[in-house]
Amino acid sequence: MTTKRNLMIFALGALAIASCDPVPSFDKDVIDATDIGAELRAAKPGFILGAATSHHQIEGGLTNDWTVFEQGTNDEGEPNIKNGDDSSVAADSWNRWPEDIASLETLGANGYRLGISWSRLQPTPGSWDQAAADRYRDMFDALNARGIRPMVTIYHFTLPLWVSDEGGWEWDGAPAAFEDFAQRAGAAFGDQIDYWVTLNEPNVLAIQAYSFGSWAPGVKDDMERATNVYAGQLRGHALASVALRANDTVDADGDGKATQIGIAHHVRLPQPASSYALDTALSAATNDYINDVVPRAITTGRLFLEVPGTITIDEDIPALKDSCDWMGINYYERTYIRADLSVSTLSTQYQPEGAEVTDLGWEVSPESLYHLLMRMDRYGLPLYITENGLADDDDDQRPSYLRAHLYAVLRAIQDGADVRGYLHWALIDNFEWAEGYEGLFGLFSIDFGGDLARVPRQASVDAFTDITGPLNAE
Ligand code: GCO
Repeated sequence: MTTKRNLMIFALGALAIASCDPVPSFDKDVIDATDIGAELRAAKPGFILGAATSHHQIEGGLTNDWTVFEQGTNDEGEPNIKNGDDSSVAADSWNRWPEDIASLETLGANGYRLGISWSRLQPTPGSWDQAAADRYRDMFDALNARGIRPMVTIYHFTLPLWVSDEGGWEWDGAPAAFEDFAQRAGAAFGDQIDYWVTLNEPNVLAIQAYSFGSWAPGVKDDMERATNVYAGQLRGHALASVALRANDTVDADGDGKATQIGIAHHVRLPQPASSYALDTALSAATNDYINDVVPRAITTGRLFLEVPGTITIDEDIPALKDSCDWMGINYYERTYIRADLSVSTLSTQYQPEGAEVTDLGWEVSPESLYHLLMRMDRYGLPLYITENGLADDDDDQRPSYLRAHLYAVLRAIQDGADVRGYLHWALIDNFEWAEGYEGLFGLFSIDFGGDLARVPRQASVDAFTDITGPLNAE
C-alpha cells in the first residue's frame, strides 16, 4: 500500500508544474493612497460590500449534530470545544437579529450573507417549523427593506440529528434529504431571496471532521471517509440546485433572475515547503483537492477527488454541470506544504516564519487573495468573496487587513477578474467552532458572558465606512 502510494506521489511529482501566476507584492503606501470605495464603484458598478455570519455561530437555541458534539470530549478526555464553550446562547441572534441589521446599517453594507438552520426548520424528517420560517421571513423583509441583499446559506456545517444519526454525509440518503430541504426553502423564501449558497466549504468540513477530528463527528485520520463526505456534499448540492431553481421562481430583486446559486468555496494557496519532489507533488495534490475539485465539478459535471494511494472518486454527474450561477470564495490564508507520509493527509501545513499572523496564528497575505482570484476567475463564473477576515480581538490589525484585502479585490477586478462582491467575516463575534469564543472575528464585538450588546470595533467600522461611503455615493 505504502509503496503504491509513494509511486503515485512520485508520478504526480513528475507532472507537478509550479503555478506561473505572478504573486504581486503590495505597497502599503499605495494601498493607503487608494480611494478603494470610489475605484471599486468605477471598476464594478453594483459591487456588493457587506458582511457574513452563519446560523449556528450566532443564533443560539439550536439542536443538531454540533450541539451534541459540543458536550463531548476528545480521546485525551478534554472538551471538544476549547474552554468547554458551547453555542447554546452564542450571540442570541435568534432574538437579537434586529441589532445585527442595525449593525449592517452602521457599516453602510448593501449585502449580508447569513444562514438558515436545517435542524430548526426540519427537526424531524418531512416536518417544517412554520413559526421558525416566519422569523426568518421577518429578517429577510427587514434586510430587503433596507437595500441589504440577503445571501442565504442553506448548509453551513450542521446537520439535523435525524441526518447525522444515519451517518451524515456518508449516508446515501443524505443528498435526497438535502434536496427536500432545498425544495422547501426555495418555496418558503423564494419571493424574498435570489442569492442562495447551497454548501459552505465542503472541503474544510470533510478534513476537519474526518481527518483532524476536531469537528463533529470527530473522526480522526480517515481521508477515505473525508473524501466520501466531500463527494456526498457535492452530490447533495447538485440535487439542491435543481430543487431551488424549480421552487424559487420569483425574481425578488427585479434583475430578471429568480435564482442565483453558488457554493462558498474555501480556497487557500498551498506552496511547496521545498523543491524536493515529494513536497512539490503533495503541494500540487493538495492544490487540486482543496482548490479545484469544486470549480471543476460545477463547471464540467465531473466529480473527481483523489488522495493518492488512498481513494479516487471519478464520476460524471450531469446535474453538477452549470449548477452554479456564481462561485463564492472564502479566503483566509496561504500555507506551506511539507510531505509527511505518516499522516492520512500525506502532508502537514505550516506558516512561514516571521509573517504577520492573526490571533489564531493565520498568516496575513492579501497578495495570495489576488493570486487566487485571478486563478479562480479562469473557471468563468462570476465571483463573490463570501468570507474573508481575521481573529483580532484588540482590533489593531483588522483596519489595515480590510483595506489590503479589498485592495487585492480591486486589483483583481482591474486585471480582469469578474469579482462582484465582498462579504467580510464576520459581522459580529461568534462561536468559532472548536475554538469556542477564542477566535473573535467581528466588526462588532460581543461580551459573551455579559449583555451581548453589539459594540463597534470602531477602527474597523471606520475603515469599512471609509470604503462604503464612496462606494454607495449617488
Ligand atoms: C469556516 C467557516 C466559518 C468560520 C470562519 C473563520 O471557514 O470555517 O465558514 O464558519 O467561522 O471561516 O474561521
